[in-house]
Amino acid sequence: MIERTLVLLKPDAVQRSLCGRILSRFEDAGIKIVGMKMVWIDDKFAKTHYTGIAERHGERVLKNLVDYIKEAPVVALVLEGVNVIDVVRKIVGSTYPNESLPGTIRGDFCHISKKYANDNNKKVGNLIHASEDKKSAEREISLWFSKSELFNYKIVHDIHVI
Ligand code: IDP
Ligand code: MG
Repeated sequence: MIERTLVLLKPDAVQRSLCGRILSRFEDAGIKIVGMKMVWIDDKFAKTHYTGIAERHGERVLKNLVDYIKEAPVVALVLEGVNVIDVVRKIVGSTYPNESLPGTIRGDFCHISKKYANDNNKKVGNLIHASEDKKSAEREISLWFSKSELFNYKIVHDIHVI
């Protein structure tokens, strides 16, 4: 099924000048960019985006994460493809970079562990946010993008990959 997902290139991806290389990973897989913009979000927006994090990881992680996501602008993307929500999470790799496999974005470009981050009051700088499931993808896409910022068009992969 063709789906859409929200991806953020987090501040560390932007500040480490990795946007192009990260975008290439998705483009190489034949995934279509249907929305893209740079945004510097505020506290309120960050907390809305990260709804549910405090329940899952605790207040301390939420604060750490909100500070992280506001460090610099992020690049927000809506990506489209076949079962793209799960495919993008596979390309991105697991949450904690020390556990992310080589070949994934997180596995190739970062390596910090959850324990080191929390013991040293550091962020889990893992470069990317990607929606977890269909429900959160729909919520996050409508939070970040208006309808007029999303585009329907054909790419070569519509013929050769899909
Ligand atoms: P995900 O980004 O792989 O979906 P989530 O569990 O949704 O992972 O957590 C959101 C983000 O919160 C992570 O990407 C990471 O940056 C941050 N995070 C998760 N656990 C911790 C932690 O224990 N300490 C600090 N930051 C964390
Ligand atoms: Mg998540």
